[in-house]
This record gives sequence, structure tokens and C-alpha cells, in this order.
Amino acid sequence: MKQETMLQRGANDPGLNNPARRKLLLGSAGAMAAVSLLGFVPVARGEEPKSLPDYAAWKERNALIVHSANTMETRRDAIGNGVITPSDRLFVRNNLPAPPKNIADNPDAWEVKIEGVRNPRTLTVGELKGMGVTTVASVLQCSGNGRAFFPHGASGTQWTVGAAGCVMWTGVPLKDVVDALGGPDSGARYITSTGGESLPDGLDPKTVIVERSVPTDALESAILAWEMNDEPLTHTHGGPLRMVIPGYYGVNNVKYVKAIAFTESQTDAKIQASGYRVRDVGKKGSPDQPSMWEMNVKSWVTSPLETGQNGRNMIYGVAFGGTVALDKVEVSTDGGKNWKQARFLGPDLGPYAWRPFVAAADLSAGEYSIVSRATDTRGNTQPEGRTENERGYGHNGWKDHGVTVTVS
Ligand SMILES: Nc1nc2c(c(=O)[nH]1)N[C@H]1C(S)=C(S)[C@@H](COP(=O)(O)O)O[C@H]1N2
Ligand SMILES: [Mo]
Repeated sequence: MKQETMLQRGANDPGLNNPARRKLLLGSAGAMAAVSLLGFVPVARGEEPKSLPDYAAWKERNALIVHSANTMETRRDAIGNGVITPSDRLFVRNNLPAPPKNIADNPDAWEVKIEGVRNPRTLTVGELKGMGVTTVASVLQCSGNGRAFFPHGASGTQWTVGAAGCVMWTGVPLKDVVDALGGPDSGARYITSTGGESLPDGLDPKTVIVERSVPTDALESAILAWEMNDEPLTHTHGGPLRMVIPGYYGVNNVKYVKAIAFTESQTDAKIQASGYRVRDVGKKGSPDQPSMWEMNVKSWVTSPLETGQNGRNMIYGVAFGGTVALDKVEVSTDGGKNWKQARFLGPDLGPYAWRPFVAAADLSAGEYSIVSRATDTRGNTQPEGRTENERGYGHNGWKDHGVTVTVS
């Protein structure tokens, strides 16, 4: 019965609408059990689709797959061909319940404590606004985007392709702030950011707090953002103030940031120490394993998804290189046997942004396996397969991200 409901959900989601994927779902009953433990409830046949939670009620419901009150992804057919993802279509992911909406009522009064610098200080957003400003376009992507394609049934939200978007952030370069405070302490190796959620009672704070460390290399590009897509940063996406580490996975972009510290070691918060660590299937997370920091090169097709035209088709998609600019994207309509270079669409908003792409293909009646493959300017190319790992992180294999399109 459960398998049927998963199948039904698969059928509703173009990203899962392929026979290989269905087979995988049927073969992963254990995975489904794990998934339901985490509170993910598949949409059953005839059941009303879940509504948006209050804190994200302003979002475009039809553009999103609502996995849970804390996890919503953009539908593959709603990603579009734009260089910037409209805010009301952008995915949402909260590890903890979002703080009350009123934290964004008076954004300039929000305080952030800065430590591990020569002159530690608490600054308000109002003060930060006087210290410098820049705008950066950057892809925001959850580490588990593509998790649904792992056959071992990685636990966590079953994201397909839509836990990602490209957004425009405006705020002060972290470097300007740190320079004004005398620079980082000598020996600082990490920038540690703390989220402003109030923590549930009765639990060890270290096990729930959203606190992430990234290497100090990120100081060159990090910004403290108060605007997203030319509007005051909503509390849904981390307003009044968010740490943005361009080209790094979503989790490092700490929302409602209330403290920043330059530290010698990484935080021992669970989300850093054992969470977001890449390890073999069946292994537990630990600090010696790679952390989800810089994103890898990735692309996927956004149109067509199910049926194509008999004749000329325009194949669209999006591609990005994490912290590295893109070189090219290739598209195949025969599952990767033959490739054709796509053309980038729209302005280049810098190395951290994604690039919509398009390639023309003449198709006659038949079934086509359409895939895309991006290469960055350092020569990194998307692999064909997955790197199997316990939590289903960092999937950039081109094969699983392909679509099957029928032309009649
Ligand atoms: N304070 C705080 N910051 C956070 C999170 C969170 O739960 N709390 N979730 C992280 C994760 S895992 C992701 S993928 C992104 C999602 O950002 P979005 O909700 O703006 O799309 O925020 C990151 N920053
Ligand atoms: Mo995430």
C-alpha cells in the first residue's frame, strides 16, 4: 500500500517519472520506513495536496512540491529559463521550526555578535548597512538535492532537482565588517555562524542548534545579506540577516544569523560534527569525513519533461559550477551516446550564479532519454553516475538527472 502511494507521488512529479526510478522505489521499502520516521508523509491517491505552512504562505503553491512544513522544493516544470529564481518559487528548508515572523518587523534593530576578531562587537543591521554593500548572484542548493535518486533510500527529504535556485543577495561583504573590527584573530581557520532560532527545551542545544563552520577562504566572498532579489530579506529565507557563502551548499548559508566567530576549530554542534558529512552507506557521520562546503558542478534539464514536439524542440535547463565558473553544457537525446553543446541563455551573473541553457533538437516519433552534462572552467565535468553515500549528498551524476520524453 505504502509502495503504491510512493508510486503515485512519483507519477505526479516529472523528476521521478521514469521507469528506472519506479523500480528503485519499489525496491526500497526499508528506506521508506526510515523516511516516515522523519515525518515525511507521501501524498496518497486522492489525498489533498499539503498546504503551505504559515511562514511560507506567500509562496506560489503550484510551483512547489510540499514535502513537509519545513521542506518545499520547486517543481521541475516551474524552474523556468530565468537567470534568477522568483522568490515565491524558491525552495525552503528549515532544520528547526522557523522563528516568529515578527523578527523581521524591525530589521535594522537585529543584532549580530562578532567574535574572534581584534575588536569584538555586537552590531545592528542598521550599523552594518553603513559599513559597505555589494550584490552577488549565487545558487542556493541543499546538500541533499537529488537524494531521491539514491537507490539505497538515503534518509532525509526526498528532494529531486528543486532544492535549488539562483538568487540575488545584497548585503555587506563580511570582509568589510571584519576589517573594521581589526581583522580576524591570528590562528583563525574557520568562520562559524550561528542561527537565531530559539531552541526546543529539554534537548542538548548542541544537538539541534544550526551552527556551521566554513574555512576562512570563504571570507573573500561571504556577505551578510539583508536583501534577496531586490526586496528586504523575508524571514522565510533568513531575514533580517543571513550569512551567504557563495558557491557553498545551502546549510552553510545560516539564516537569522545572530553570531559570527572566527575560530581555530570547527564548531562541535551536531550539524557540523556528524551532520552533512560524506561517508559510505551504513557509516555514521564524524568530523574526519568531508563536510558539505563547496558545491560541485551540476546541471539538469527543465523542459521538455514528458512529451516533445514532432520536429524542432528547444531543450532547456540550468547549470552551475559552485565556486567555479562554467565552461560549457552539453545535451544528449540518446541517453549520453551523442552530445551536442548547448548555448547559455541570458546574462552571465558571475561564477556563483547558474546559467540557463538551451539546445535545439530535431526529434521524430519515439522515446528519448534527454540528459545534460556541465563542465566548469577547471575542467571538472559531471560524472555519469552517483557517488554513493549514506545521506545522499552532493549528487551531480548526469544519468539520474535525465528525463524520458515521448514524441508521437
Ligand atoms: N538558521 C538556519 N539557517 C539555515 C537552516 C536552518 O534550519 N536554520 N537550514 C539550512 C539548510 S539545510 C538549507 S538547504 C538552507 C535553505 O535555505 P532556504 O530555506 O532559504 O531555501 O538554509 C540553511 N540555513
Ligand atoms: Mo539543506
